[in-house]
Amino acid sequence: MIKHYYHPMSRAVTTDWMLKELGAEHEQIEIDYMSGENAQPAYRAVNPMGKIPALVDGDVVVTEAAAICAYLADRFPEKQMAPPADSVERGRYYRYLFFPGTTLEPMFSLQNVDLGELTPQSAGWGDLERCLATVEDMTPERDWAMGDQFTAADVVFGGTLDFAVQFGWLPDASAKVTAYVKRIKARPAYRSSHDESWHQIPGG
Ligand SMILES: N[C@@H](CCC(=O)N[C@@H](CS)C(=O)NCC(=O)O)C(=O)O
Repeated sequence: MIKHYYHPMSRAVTTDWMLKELGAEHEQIEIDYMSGENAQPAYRAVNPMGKIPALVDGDVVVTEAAAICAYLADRFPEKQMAPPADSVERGRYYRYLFFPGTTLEPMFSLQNVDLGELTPQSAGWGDLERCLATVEDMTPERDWAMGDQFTAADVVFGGTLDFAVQFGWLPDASAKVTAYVKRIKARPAYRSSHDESWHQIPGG
């Protein structure tokens, strides 16, 4: 059965709502992040960010509220909560899924929250230590994010790591992350889309 890691005073209310819209049977596992249960190794093994919500569906682990909603919409296609993959609506749908987390929420936080009060617990991006642990966890040992097939996941995730390396935000990148970025940068399409100044391969 689908496991939903949840707390009623958290962003997990969104994924709980999604599960209820779908009528998806699930086990609700409450994680008391207020007392630090989310920082325990048992939960960090599910989500290295230590953030709630998370969803486990058999071998599938999904974190990030928007990703969970997207996953669930595709998991139960009969409920028609996502436009078909080959429909013209798909592009606009992705925009609604990605804009809130990547752009709107950080901007609202920066504009409206006293930065001194913006804690790693409340900020969606947590802190550097957790982000680095999650980058480490998500970076493939070999080939690409999804296995031997290069996908858009590598363009988005790998592209972000490449930016981070380029701007010196990952000074202590592990050998695994460095090697992945090196593979990204060696792709002919990468090389033809990035100006010469990007071509230097760290560690290469
Ligand atoms: N980007 C994440 C943010 C999740 C998030 O920040 N959750 C908060 C509760 S609303 C949390 O787990 N805080 C506990 C902590 O970081 O220690 C998402 O969209 O799922």
